[in-house]
Amino acid sequence: MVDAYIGLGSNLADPLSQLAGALARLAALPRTHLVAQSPFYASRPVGPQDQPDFVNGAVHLQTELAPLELLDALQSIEQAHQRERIQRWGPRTLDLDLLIYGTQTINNDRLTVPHVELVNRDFVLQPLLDLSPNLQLPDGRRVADLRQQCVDNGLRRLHPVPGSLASSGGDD
Ligand code: A4P
Ligand code: MG
Repeated sequence: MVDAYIGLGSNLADPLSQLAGALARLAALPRTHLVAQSPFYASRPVGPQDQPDFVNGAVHLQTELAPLELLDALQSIEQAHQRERIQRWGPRTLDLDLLIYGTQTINNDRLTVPHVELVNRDFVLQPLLDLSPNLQLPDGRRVADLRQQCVDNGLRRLHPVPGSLASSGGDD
């Protein structure tokens, strides 16, 4: 079993229900256990500004799926949510990113892990921190330190966590 972290994002077609649906599908993946889900956050769009705010979160999985098998599964879930790829960093019903896969560093045609933008995005780092306060990247950098250094994009924590399947702990 490998500890993997998935980032979830949506800014179209009722983002909260998109994320709740994605959580249910992630919990049902084969050879995979959903350990915990983070709180969800509203965030201003990074990239083109003429699009709605996003809702973002993350989940901690333990999985026997290989990295590309996991990516295939994530892309199938995006497809099931009528994801259309029109514009880079544009609006989407559902975006699922493989953020961290154990201690592996991966660079191939289809996959860069840790996710290339992870260190720049508070809406990724904060949910990771909620899930695992001591989490480190394969290069030893601590998510907690990266979160402190990262540009603030006006995250707003949403209450309550919808479709709750597993909890990462207490409320604030
Ligand atoms: N790919 C490579 N590495 C990975 C990985 N670690 N996880 C490849 C997932 N996919 C990975 O992705 C394009 C290709 O990246 C895939 O075919 C896969 O083989 P995509 O999801 O089709 O395209 P995209 O999402 O438009 O591009 P990109 O660069 O992945 O965008 P991001 O980084 O996902 O950013 N603002 C806020 N506030 N919140 C957001 O969630 N999201 C984006 C999208 C922009 N602005 C945002 C947010
Ligand atoms: Mg993506």
